[in-house]
Amino acid sequence: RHCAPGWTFLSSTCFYFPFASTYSRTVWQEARQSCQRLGGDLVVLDSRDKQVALFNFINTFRNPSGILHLSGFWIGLTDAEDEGVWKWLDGTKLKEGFWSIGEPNNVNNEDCAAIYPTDNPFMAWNDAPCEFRLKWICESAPRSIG
Ligand code: 2F8
Ligand code: CA
Repeated sequence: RHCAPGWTFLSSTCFYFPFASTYSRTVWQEARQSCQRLGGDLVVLDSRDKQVALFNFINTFRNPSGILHLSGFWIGLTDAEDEGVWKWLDGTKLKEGFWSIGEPNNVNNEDCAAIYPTDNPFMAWNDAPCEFRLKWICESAPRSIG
């Protein structure tokens, strides 16, 4: 199983933290397009294992003061189609969520989900307005070679 150069193989998938995402934040749709241009999409965190792997991955980018990750990261989860019905970008409905306490609360029309790499609560998710500017994490399926 293999990932493209720059992508990291973890928990049976390939993660990528786009270079641009270390310096800029953007709206959900543009983050998604950035992942697609790289041959992937925003991450689909449909298992706890994947979530743990993502946490470890993000931590490898944490600088000594932790400054890089004060903001959240867009993930491939939205309820834009049907308010309150959260779906992953692969079309599947959310089963197990890792929402922060009180989330999702849809304050101010929040249809896109972001993850905050905190220890407690563990990798808390929040619904935020899709036009909010955040960092983002991409995922792509590994290819078998040989
Ligand atoms: O307190 C939770 C609340 O915090 C912020 O609003 C004040 C978040 N807004 C954005 O991220 C834009 C809410 O989504 C969140 O529920
Ligand atoms: Ca919210």
